[in-house]
Amino acid sequence: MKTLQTKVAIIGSGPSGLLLGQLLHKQGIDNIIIERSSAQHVQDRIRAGILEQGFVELLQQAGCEQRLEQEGLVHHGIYISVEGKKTHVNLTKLTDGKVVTCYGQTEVTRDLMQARQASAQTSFYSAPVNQIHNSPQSKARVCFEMDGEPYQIECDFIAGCDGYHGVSRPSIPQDIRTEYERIYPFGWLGLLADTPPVCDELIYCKHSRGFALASQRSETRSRYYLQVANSEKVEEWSDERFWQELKLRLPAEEAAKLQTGPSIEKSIAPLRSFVCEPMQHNNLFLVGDAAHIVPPTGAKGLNLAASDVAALYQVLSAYYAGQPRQVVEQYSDVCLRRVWNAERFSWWMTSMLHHFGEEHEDKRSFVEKMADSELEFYLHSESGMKLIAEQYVGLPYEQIKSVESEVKPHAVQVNS
Ligand code: FAS
Ligand code: PHB
Repeated sequence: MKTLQTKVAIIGSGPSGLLLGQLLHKQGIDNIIIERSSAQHVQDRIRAGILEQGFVELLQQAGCEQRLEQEGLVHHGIYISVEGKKTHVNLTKLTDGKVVTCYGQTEVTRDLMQARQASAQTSFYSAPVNQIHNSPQSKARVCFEMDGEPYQIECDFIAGCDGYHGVSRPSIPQDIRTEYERIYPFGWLGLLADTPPVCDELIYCKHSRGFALASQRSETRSRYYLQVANSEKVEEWSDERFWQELKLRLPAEEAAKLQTGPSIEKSIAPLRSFVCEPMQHNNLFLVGDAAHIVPPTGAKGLNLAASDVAALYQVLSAYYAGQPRQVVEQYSDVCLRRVWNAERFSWWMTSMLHHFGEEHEDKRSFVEKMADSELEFYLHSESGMKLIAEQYVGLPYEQIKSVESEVKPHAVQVNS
């Protein structure tokens, strides 16, 4: 078995792993990325589209902001449409100047991959990790296979950036882990098309036929979503059927000017809320989807991964700058305070905007009448809109606390 050494072994080459690797590299902290899929497969994934300002600042810190600054679309607000009646939430006005940027996760991944290749850091693709050794008494080890050959990496720390289906989280003993989960009774059917977006900002549509979202990737590429029952199959949705249903859920003005075209990509994503506590154990840190999942209604999934990376990058930089190992112990608590905020906001947006009745029943349940009333209240009050705006643009990242060195310099008695 071939053995390699590094300071930080990063499992997973999604946005979490790539962003962490780039930031650590900028700090001179050696790291190796091990990814089970091919680089092309990772790069081709189509997922999130909205970046919080904190994420943009991290990409600038990582030296990966060039294309984002040229091609990213800065948005100052969103629309929330209730049965076709639009309300504008002016994010910038309500948050004293904050914005969000529309820039696909596919592009973020491509920019980070190119930066990593340019910095000639070690990465292994098509190399599934099959074992993690993570005891307090010895060096951490990550074992993987590539081209049929076994490898192991000896390291100080392991960053589990391997997503919801990865190996990191299950490697934490069950009696130490607590997992919280909510599965929603519907999913999102997403469609990507090279058609001009129907609106200059995103429209979140609450409709008795079901939720819809009009988003975008550029001025010529649109991204749309429809709420569908979990029993639905993407094969049952022709482009024509998708466009027809979308028009029924969009406000009339946008439905009339919607430009349709052939789909580039069409898929159904299930919706769940999930959190694993704690997010660290011994020398392993869980990052991004490996630790938590949110329904995409609040545009938080990718952005939560970024705030985890920011916390981990800070504690590891402090440790390698000479602070006691204790400095890394705050990672999980720092991340979870922000994670639970985003979980609540994403659950709230999902509960307010989706139709929970079975098979689009006409009658509203009591719970749905409560959601109707709550959303109405928020959209007709400045403080309500401010609460939505503050959470949508993203709460501030928490700064980690420095830890004094254990060895106190001898107090020198100065005789006055
Ligand atoms: P990722 O899942 O992106 O990356 C994990 C990586 O680890 C993968 O490349 C995987 O191959 C690798 N891996 C797993 N096991 C491994 C092993 N044993 N060995 C080595 N490598 C391993 N978020 C939003 O904000 N808005 C959205 O609209 C949105 N839409 C989404 C749609 C879908 C279908 C999905 C699945 C997610 C969506 N998300 C969305 C959330 C998504 O963007 C995630 O938050 C983001 O990808 C998290 O990044 P990572 O934590 O890097 O995890
Ligand atoms: C997207 O463009 O993919 C997107 C935007 C906002 C969301 C979810 C997805 O809340």
